[in-house]
Amino acid sequence: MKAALLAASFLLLLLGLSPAVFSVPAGDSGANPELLVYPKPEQFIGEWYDFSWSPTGDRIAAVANDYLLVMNADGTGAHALAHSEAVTRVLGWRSICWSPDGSKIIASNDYHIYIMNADGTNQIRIIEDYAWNPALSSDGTRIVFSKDWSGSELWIMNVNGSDSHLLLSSADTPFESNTLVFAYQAWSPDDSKIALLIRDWESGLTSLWVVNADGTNVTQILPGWKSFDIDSIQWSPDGKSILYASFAEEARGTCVINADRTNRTLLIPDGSYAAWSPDGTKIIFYYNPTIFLRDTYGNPLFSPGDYEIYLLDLQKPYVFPPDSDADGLPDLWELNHSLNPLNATDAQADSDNDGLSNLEEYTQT
Ligand SMILES: [Ca+2]
Ligand SMILES: [Ca+2]
Ligand SMILES: [Ca+2]
Repeated sequence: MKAALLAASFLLLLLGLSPAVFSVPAGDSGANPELLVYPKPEQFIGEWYDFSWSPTGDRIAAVANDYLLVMNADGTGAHALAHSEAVTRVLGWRSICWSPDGSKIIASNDYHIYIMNADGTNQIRIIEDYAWNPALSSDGTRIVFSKDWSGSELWIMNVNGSDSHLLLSSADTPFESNTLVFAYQAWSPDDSKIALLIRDWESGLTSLWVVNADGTNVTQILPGWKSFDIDSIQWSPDGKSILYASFAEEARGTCVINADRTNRTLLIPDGSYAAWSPDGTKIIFYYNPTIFLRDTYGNPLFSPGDYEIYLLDLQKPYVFPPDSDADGLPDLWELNHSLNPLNATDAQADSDNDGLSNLEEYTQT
C-alpha cells in the first residue's frame, strides 16, 4: 500500500499538485490501534459505550448517547435502531446481545427487555416490569437478567419464555445482603458459567464474580471497587479471560483478568467500553484520555465529542497513545490542534508559520 501511496504522490507532483492534499485513508497507515469511526456521524457525537460485536463478525452494536445503534465492523454505516427516553444512562439501552446467527438483538431499556431484528424492525418487549441487563447464552437459548426495581435478583429463562426462575438473590450466601445490585452479566463461551458485576449501593463498591450456570459455586474474581469503577464485562471468545472497562484511578482503561483470577492486566490505557471480535483477534474500544469527573450518582461525566472509537489488532504490535496516521503526532494532540489524525503530511507542515513544524512543536512541548 505504501508503494501505491508513493506512486499516487508522484503522480500528483507530475500534475503540479502538492502531495500534502493527499489524505491517508483509515486502515492504511499500519498504526495500531487505529481510529475506526472518524469523523463520528453527527447524530452520535458524544458518549459511546457498551459495544457488542456480532457473532458473525460483520457488525458491531453500541450505545451512543441515548441511541442503540449498529454499524459495519469497518466503522462505516452507523445507524440508529432505537432511542431511549430513560432518565439515566444506567436505565437506558444496555447489555446488547446478538443471536448466534446475527439476525436479532436483545437489550434492555427503561426496566424492560426487548428483542428486535438486527435492522431495528419488529421491536418486542419479551420481559417486562423491572427486568434489565440481559445476557443471552452463547447458544442463544437462555437469558439471564437482573430483576426487581433495584436489581437485587438474578433470574434465568429460556428465550421461548419457559422455565423463568430465580437463579440468585442478594440475600443468598455468600452475599447475605439486601443492598446488592446485579449490574451486568456475561456468559462464558461454553455456557457453563456466568460472570456477574455486582454493585453494593450501601458500601458503594462494585465487584466481579463468576457463578456456574445452575447458580452454584459463586466465586469472587475482583474485590469491591468504588461504585461504577468497573462496567461492561465480556468473556473472551477462548473462555480464558474477562474484559471490563475500569474507571478506577489505579488502573484506568480497558482491562482483562483471567477467569481463574490470575494476571489482571491494563490492556488499553485510557480505554473504556470495549468488545472482542468473535475470533478474539481484535478489540473495539472507546478511548477516553481525560481525567473525568463524576456526577452526584457516581457516574462518569463525559464531555461530548472528545473521545473516539478505535480498533486494536491483538496480533500486531501496538502502542499508546494512538497515532492513527503514524506521523509521530498522537491523535488527541492532532484533534486538539485542528490537525487531521488520518493525514500524515500535516506533521511536517507549519500551521502557525512560526518556523517550527507541527511535529517539532509536539516534541518540544
Ligand atoms: Ca498522528
Ligand atoms: Ca496527522
Ligand atoms: Ca509551527
